[in-house]
Formats: sequence, structure tokens, C-alpha cells
Amino acid sequence: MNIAEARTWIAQARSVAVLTGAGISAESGLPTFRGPGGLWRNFRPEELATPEAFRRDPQLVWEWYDWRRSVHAKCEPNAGHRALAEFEQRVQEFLLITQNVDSLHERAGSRRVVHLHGSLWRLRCMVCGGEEENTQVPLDPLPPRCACGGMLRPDVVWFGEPLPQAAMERALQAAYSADVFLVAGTSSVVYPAAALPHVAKQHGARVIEVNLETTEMSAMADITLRGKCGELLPQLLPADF
Ligand code: BJW
Ligand code: ZN
Repeated sequence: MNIAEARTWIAQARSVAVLTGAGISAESGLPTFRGPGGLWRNFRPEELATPEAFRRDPQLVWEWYDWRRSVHAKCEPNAGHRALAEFEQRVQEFLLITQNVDSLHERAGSRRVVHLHGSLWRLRCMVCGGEEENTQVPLDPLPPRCACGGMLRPDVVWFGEPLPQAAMERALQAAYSADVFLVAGTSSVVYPAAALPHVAKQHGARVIEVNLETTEMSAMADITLRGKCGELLPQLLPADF
């Protein structure tokens, strides 16, 4: 652990990019995908977060999302989210890249955020492609319907689906130009998000990982900090802030 060195790198950086995953929201009470509590009614996320699962049983997949929306609606941002919102104020060039479909970064005050895997609070019509913001909890009817009569789906990215192009392009640009690339609370097993720290490193960035456990990318990180996002991220804020 070398928090002091990581803090110095960040304080001296002109450009910082951060990639977050479910671990940063765990301390707000949201279950991660692959850790304890990641199962829902004995299904693994990989069995539900696919277009095939939705085609086979939209009711089941919607029940999972409706349950998650109800859990998310009761959650508040934590110290990790708030620390990243402060980073944004401090660093000249900053981008927060999140795989999370919650809105806790925005609720903590972050504005320079891109969502690689979509949003739980946006629905998209399977027939006309129309999108709508929707915060109703629980949804009624389930599955919800578009004004055109078509079935709505969560506007999230499932396995085998492409990531939103504009979000991915912004994330890649940030990886190319970052002096420091911070990876927080992700198992780094899902691509293409997990490639971003590697891209950043190839373009000269120093990579810092914050995670409770060793992950797929720990070996390539320049500094690995073992612990909770809510405890470690505030300690990475430059001292004069
Ligand atoms: C803490 C903590 C605390 C806990 N503090 N830490 C073989 C090789 C490479 C790639 C592939 C392959 N086979 C298939 C692929 C592609 C596939 C993929 O990557 N699969 C791998 C699993 C093998 N990827 C895709 O399919 C992507 N699309 C794609 O590639 O498209 C190509 C294409 C191009 C053109 C046309 C068509 C297609 C899409 C991926 C979509 C992922 N979607 C999900 C669901 C989103 C919606 C929803 O939320 O329901 O995204 S899956 C799920 O995993 C979700 C997450 O964003 C994502 C990552 O999970 P995350 O955030 O890392 O969570 P966990 O639970 O895994 O980890 C939590 C971590 O936190 C742990 O490490 C803990 O230790 C830590 N932690 N508490 C600090 N307090
Ligand atoms: Zn429609």
C-alpha cells in the first residue's frame, strides 16, 4: 500500500481518468455482481443480463431489474462517490467512467461522467426504439409498455451487445490522455471496460487500483490499494484540497 505516493501522483497529474464498478456502490447497500449477495433467486447475473434471457423470459428479467430499482431507490451516495466528485473540482482534465447503471455518482455531485453500461432509470422500446426516463418503483405494469404498445426494456448493455459508441469514444480518449488512471471497485473481468486501464498504461499513464481483493488487473497496476473505496478514495484527495 502506498497511499502517499498515489496521492502525490494524483496531485501532480494534469489529466486523471477513473473507472468505477459495482464495488464503489457496495457501501451504499447495492449488491455487487460477482461477490456475496450477487445472486438473485439463485440466478447469476450472467444468466439474466443477456438479450437471450430477455427474449426467453422478459417477465423474469424485468422482475430482477424491478427489484434492483427498488433497492437503488433507497440508497444514498457514500464517501467514495463524494471523493470522486471532489476530484473533478481539483483536476484540470478529468473523466469518471462508470460501468454502474445506478446514478449515485451524479447524486454525489459528479458531472463529468460517462456510463458505459447504460442506466437503470432509462427504458427503451423494443419496437420503435423510443427512450424514456422512468423512476417509478415498482413498475406497473411489468413488463412496462411504450405508448406505441411495444415492450420496454431497461436501457442497459447486456452481454454480447455493443457499448454506447459516444460513451466508449470519450472513455478511450480519456485513457489515451490520462497521466493517472484510477480503477476502483471493479473485478475487471468484463470487456471492453476492463481494457481501458491497459490502454491508458500503454499510452503512459500510471495505474492505481482500489479494491478489497486482488483482481484480474492487479498485476499490471503500478499501485494497488487494498480496502474499501469509501475509506481509501477520500485519502487520495490531495492534502491541500
Ligand atoms: C470493493 C468493495 C468496496 C466490493 N470497495 N472494492 C472473452 C474474452 C473477452 C471478452 C469476452 C469474452 N467472451 C465474451 C466477451 C465479451 C463480454 C465479456 O467481457 N465477457 C466476460 C465476462 C468474459 N462483453 C460483452 O459482451 C460486452 N459487449 C461486447 O463486447 O460487445 C461486442 C460487440 C461489438 C459490436 C456488436 C455487438 C457486440 C458487454 C458487456 C456488458 C456487461 N453488462 C453488465 C450488466 C449491465 C446491466 C446491469 O447492471 O444489469 O454490466 S454485466 C455486469 O458486469 C455489469 C457490470 O457493469 C459489469 C462489471 O462488473 P463489476 O462492476 O466489475 O462488478 P463485480 O461484481 O464483478 O466486481 C465488484 C468488485 O468490487 C470486486 O472486485 C470486489 O472485490 C470489489 N469490491 N466491495 C472496493 N467496498
Ligand atoms: Zn415504442
